[in-house]
Amino acid sequence: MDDENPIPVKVVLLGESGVGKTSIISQFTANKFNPRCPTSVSAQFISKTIKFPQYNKTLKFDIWDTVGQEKYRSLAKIFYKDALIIIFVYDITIEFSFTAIKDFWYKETFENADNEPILALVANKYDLYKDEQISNDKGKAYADEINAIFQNTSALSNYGIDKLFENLGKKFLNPDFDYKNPQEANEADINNNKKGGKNKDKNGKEKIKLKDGKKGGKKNCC
Ligand SMILES: Nc1nc2c(ncn2[C@@H]2O[C@H](COP(=O)(O)OP(=O)(O)O)[C@@H](O)[C@H]2O)c(=O)[nH]1
Ligand SMILES: [Mg+2]
Repeated sequence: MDDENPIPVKVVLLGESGVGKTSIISQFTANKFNPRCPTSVSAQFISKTIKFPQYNKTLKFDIWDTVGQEKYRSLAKIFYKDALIIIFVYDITIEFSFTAIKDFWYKETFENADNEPILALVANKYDLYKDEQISNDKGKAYADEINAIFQNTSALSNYGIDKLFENLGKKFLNPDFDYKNPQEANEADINNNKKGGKNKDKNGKEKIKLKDGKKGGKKNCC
């Protein structure tokens, strides 16, 4: 396995303020949930490296958090322009947080993204399902419409977050990966990835200039 050379992948989480973006990042990278987590953290990225033995690859997810600018919808385009993975997050108990993705966040990134990022639509705060305002079916239907991986998550109970990144990693390494019908990578996938997968063009040249993956200074979510 190519552990020495993990592939850096820029990931950004977008969505309304308060939906749980920072909490998801905190659970994924540090296994921590702080119920009083302030919405503001430093605008750096934090990294987590995951092995995908079936593809003989290791990915280093460089996950960028906002510093609360999403409240004013004043995120610099540079923040998501070169993202390879974009995760749209809504709060299942707040209808507006879902419509805001349709009406604003998706359009904004669709118009400005340099690459064709892999998308996910995340229905967070699944632990509060009794108060849900957006049905699972509605979320899934929209995810299908924008060709995004759909995932229920709870940053509180750490539900669905590892699965989300696992599916995103598989899709990154194998564009044909179908998260609804997951199959182990076959020989063809692996050979395809030996040629370079998504990061290389058919001649094996780097397709996308990736940022250097220095570890962000942020240790916890808060
Ligand atoms: N019950 C519940 N609360 C959550 C969950 N995720 C985040 N929160 C809470 O929602 C609030 C906003 O979370 P935060 O991560 O700061 O949202 P952000 O503004 O999108 O980064 C905080 O009080 C979190 O503790 C979750 O899955 N379940
Ligand atoms: Mg935040």
